[in-house]
Amino acid sequence: FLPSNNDLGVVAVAFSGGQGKAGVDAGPDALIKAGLLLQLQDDLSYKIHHDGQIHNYRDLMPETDPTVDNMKRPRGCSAVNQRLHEQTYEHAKDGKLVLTLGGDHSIAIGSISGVARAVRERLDKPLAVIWVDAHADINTYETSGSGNVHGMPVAFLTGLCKHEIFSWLKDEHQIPLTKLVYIGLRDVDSGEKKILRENKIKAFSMHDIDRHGIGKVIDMALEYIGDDIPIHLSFDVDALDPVHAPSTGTPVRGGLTLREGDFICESLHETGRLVGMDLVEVNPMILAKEGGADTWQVTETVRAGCSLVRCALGESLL
Ligand code: EXY
Ligand code: MN
Ligand code: MN
Ligand code: MN
Repeated sequence: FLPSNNDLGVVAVAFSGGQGKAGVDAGPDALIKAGLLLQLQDDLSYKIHHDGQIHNYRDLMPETDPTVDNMKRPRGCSAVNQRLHEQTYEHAKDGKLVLTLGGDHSIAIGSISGVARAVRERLDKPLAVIWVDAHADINTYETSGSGNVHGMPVAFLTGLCKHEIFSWLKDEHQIPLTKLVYIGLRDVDSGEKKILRENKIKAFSMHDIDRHGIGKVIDMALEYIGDDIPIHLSFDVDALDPVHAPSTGTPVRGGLTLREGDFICESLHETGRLVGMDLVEVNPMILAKEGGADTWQVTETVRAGCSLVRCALGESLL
């Protein structure tokens, strides 16, 4: 099942409807303009399969999209993810590694379910997910305080939360709760903590990283998943400390250093079992004052994002 021939499928997703702040839809453009795809092609020898587009999926967005069952913009979120699901599935079914550039984290519903479907069909195996984030993103529409779908993707992906608006998301696209591991958590809602506890979900918080070190944490995460299934890495840039990634919608102090983030990515590359990666929540506009968004905060965040992707794709191999 290993991605072969250094073929890399890329989907650039300019979507911000999973949360309320403008600008996260400009993330993929900023990453690509910073040279990310060229670096992957020229320095890491990937054959890039990208349609050249940064998808805003405007044709899929309903004119009005009122809140349903506490979910904000549910129809837009569902329609975009359904399309994205098809896009990542098409790449993954040919055995390409799939890179999805967001966008807010709600897009993981589509990106991961598409890869999981392909893995299920090709190997008859589930997909493991390593979710690197300050947040657990596992609210159901019932537990969510904000109603923002970017706080709910893991609940949809694991089947903890189902809704008729997302009825395209089938059981065989799901991630088993036993193949999910979190790294970097430090801002988890009380309803989410209850879900993590009751379902015995494996989670390494910043506290665990302080106690054991990132090397041991990765060893434990990989041991928990087992050595026989493919892995998808969903990396929310807000897992990094805001010193390194300030330009994001929900920064939380006390996060990963750049090296810890890169190390996670390098370690997953080393497994040879990485089949998909999301990089999300880079928001180049969030700190923009009038006079332009081109601050050191944006530059640093984009540079950090590019570094994470390069490390996951093998930059650090000697
Ligand atoms: N738990 C909060 C909510 O559900 O609204 C905050 C979620 C932030 C999600 C960010 C992207 O990771
Ligand atoms: Mn997230
Ligand atoms: Mn987050
Ligand atoms: Mn909070």
